[in-house]
Amino acid sequence: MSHGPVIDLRSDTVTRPTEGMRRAMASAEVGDDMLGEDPTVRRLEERMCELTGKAAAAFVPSGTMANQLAIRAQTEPGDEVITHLDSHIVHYETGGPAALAGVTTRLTAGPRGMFGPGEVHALIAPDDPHCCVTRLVSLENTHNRGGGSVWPLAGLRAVIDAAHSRGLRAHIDGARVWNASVASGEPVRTIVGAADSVSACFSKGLGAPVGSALAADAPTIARARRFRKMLGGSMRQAGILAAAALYALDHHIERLAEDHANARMLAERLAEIPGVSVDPGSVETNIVLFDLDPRHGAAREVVAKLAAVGVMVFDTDPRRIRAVTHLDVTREQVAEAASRFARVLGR
Ligand code: TLP
Repeated sequence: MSHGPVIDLRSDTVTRPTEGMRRAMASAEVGDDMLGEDPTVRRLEERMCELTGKAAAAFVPSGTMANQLAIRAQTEPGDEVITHLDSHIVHYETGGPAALAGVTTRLTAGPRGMFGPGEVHALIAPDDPHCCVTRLVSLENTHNRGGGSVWPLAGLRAVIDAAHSRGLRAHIDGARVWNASVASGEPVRTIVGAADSVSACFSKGLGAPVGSALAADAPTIARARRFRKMLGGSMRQAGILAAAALYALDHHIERLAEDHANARMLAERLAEIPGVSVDPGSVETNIVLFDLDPRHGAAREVVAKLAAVGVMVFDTDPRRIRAVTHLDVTREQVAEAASRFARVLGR
């Protein structure tokens, strides 16, 4: 079947660097970052300290590495981490907490990837030699499998305060903290202020080709730098990549509002299709999750049918599909994708 150009809504990770970003990369000043000599990486790390209000930051190859370093640096093998059962560190980081840090995860539920201070208190293991030491709480903001949901600031702080009141540390997986900031109007430093550590990605909504950062207090980052080296994540002339991230911080944050508006529009159009459930009001950022009733068949089959008409999306559960808006899809393309969804789903 002939269709227009392919519209790729699988993830905001699929973006390609813009011309301006490529120019910034090409002209980046570089040095050996493992020797602490890459001026552009240093500039990016300093910028991350300003943006997050943390004392230190490290540039790393991916969001996964940033999260895993946060866990490894703030725990000991045998410890336990409290997190939501839908969190990225549980679903999509290949068992990293167990394999790399030797920790177990104690999972909590709650709507849209969130939970409250009561869950934290309830899940902390007793001080008893039978039990592991509960050491860390990990939150995700925005929450990917929660549908790009944004933690209300008060709720986020209440969970972190609960953790601190019991001597635990708190990490925020802020892969999309930029989206949370734009959607809520709160500066990143306000959102992450109470947390001990935060990871943030440049390669998702911000459109850089590679890279994330971990920000925290200086001793935690010093420890994370050792594990970064251990895992092979210390890079050399990484300023080429840091330049793309700096460019993205300067040029691609405010425009995330367009992605959010496009996602909302897509959800509104999807909600009109019989047998599709999505609440457009719940779409706060750039991720749209929608559920199919049995008449449409399995999500995986629908994904294949959509691919045949040039719309790429992922199934995230047997009856659930995810579509993500980003820098490389225009409003017109998102509207066109919505029309193709309606065609495939029989309306
Ligand atoms: N998420 C990817 C996939 O891994 C699912 C995506 O397409 O959304 N934290 C969160 C909340 C994430 O969504 C992701 C990537 C990561 C961490 C990991 O980042 P990378 O892919 O850079 O390791």
